[in-house]
Amino acid sequence: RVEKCPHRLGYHFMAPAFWINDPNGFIQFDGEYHLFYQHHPYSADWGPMHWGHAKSKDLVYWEHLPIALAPKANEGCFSGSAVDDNGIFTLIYTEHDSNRSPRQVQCLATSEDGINFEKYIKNPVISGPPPGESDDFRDPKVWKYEDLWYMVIGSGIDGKGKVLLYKSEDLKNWKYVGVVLESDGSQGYMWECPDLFPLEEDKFVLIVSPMGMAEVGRKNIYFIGDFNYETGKFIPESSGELDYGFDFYAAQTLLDDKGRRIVIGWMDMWGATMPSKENGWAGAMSLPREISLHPDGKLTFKPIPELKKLRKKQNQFKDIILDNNSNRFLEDIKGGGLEVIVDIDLSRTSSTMFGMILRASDNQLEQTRVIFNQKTKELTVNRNKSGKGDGGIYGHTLEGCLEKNLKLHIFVDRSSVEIFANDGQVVMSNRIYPDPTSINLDFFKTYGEVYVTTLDVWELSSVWG
Ligand code: DQQ
Repeated sequence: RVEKCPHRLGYHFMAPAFWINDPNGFIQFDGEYHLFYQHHPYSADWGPMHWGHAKSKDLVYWEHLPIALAPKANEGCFSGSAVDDNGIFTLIYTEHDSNRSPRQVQCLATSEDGINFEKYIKNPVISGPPPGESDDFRDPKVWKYEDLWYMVIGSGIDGKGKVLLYKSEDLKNWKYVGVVLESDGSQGYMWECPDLFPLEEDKFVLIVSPMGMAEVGRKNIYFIGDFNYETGKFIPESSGELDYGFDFYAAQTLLDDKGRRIVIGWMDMWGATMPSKENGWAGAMSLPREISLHPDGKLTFKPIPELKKLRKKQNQFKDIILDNNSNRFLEDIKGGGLEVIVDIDLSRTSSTMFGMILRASDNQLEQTRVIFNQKTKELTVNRNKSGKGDGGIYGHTLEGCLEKNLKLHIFVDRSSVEIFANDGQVVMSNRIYPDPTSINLDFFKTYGEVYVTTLDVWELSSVWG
């Protein structure tokens, strides 16, 4: 299988075959996690959208289930969410039909067995955008607060993305409340895939996926602030990006029975080359990440502890000084799927530029570099020698996230690299497409020394056999 599909991931969620994009209907229902996803089950390219479906007990091992929603002619079942309506498993999605005006309306589907879903006979439940708003009107995220259902919908007009709010007593009759928040002009012209939820005490988080915010690809941003159910207004106090890599979009969250707010994103990007299409598939989900509020007023995103189940052999090193040519201790650690946790004492590190080399070929001509610049405090990922795919250098500052140490938690899978810096204060996800034989791990540095306090490396098992 690996020879046939060299980039098929080992421990990330993927469809059995063909194209996937956004996570949808992410929910814990009757104690099991369910993940639906935008899916084109007839080719490795985007096409009329279906909802694929899978469930899991731990968000690590998944069981594929039959396709939950299929479109009629000209239509697509676009992104949306799931709720537990007093025991009735309910999906709320956007029906898209470009031959109709309005082209995007909101619909329901329900299931008695959690596998087969039936579209509501009186669909749509919201038959078009409110007066004065555009026909970009999609991606409903629904939740219950006290006795009412609330829905946020992605929209945008006059160059500004916005989020619209509706409320309902029964999920079928919806009343428009108003605009929750709109772009300040620099945050994109259309806000896709909104998600709004409380986090710790009295703070709320609003997540959106803006179109037109990045020169290349798109971004996935969050706001932290206050939300008022009466007025429907969100007042942002701070903001940031969920992920500073190239491949992360359309994130959606769930709240589980442990009280955790967990987010998962599409670990790809519109416009990317996606060389795996040659092997009949494209698209994967990021690792699930737990969201918390950091004392500095930003969010942190940490890989969920269940992922430790994947760990096989552990290699541990302590108090290593990297001076010249001293990296041979990593010679025997190889693998297409690795987890690395490295802690570097910056007060004892004189080198100004250093980092890790991932998925390197024996001659290192192919490699992905994770680079920390001690002067500028930038952390970057360089994909220019990462194999097939688009290349590019993506990064973000760790200014404000560092005390004495630089801590990197890295997950390498066959065609992905996810980096959680300093306890998830900055996260970067990138797809890479190295040759399957490029499996070396190494450090690099410019002049001076690097003081590695601890380094742990695990080989990780594949959940897909
Ligand atoms: N993908 C869906 C839309 C959504 C977009 C269509 C975001 O519902 O706005 O596949 O990636």
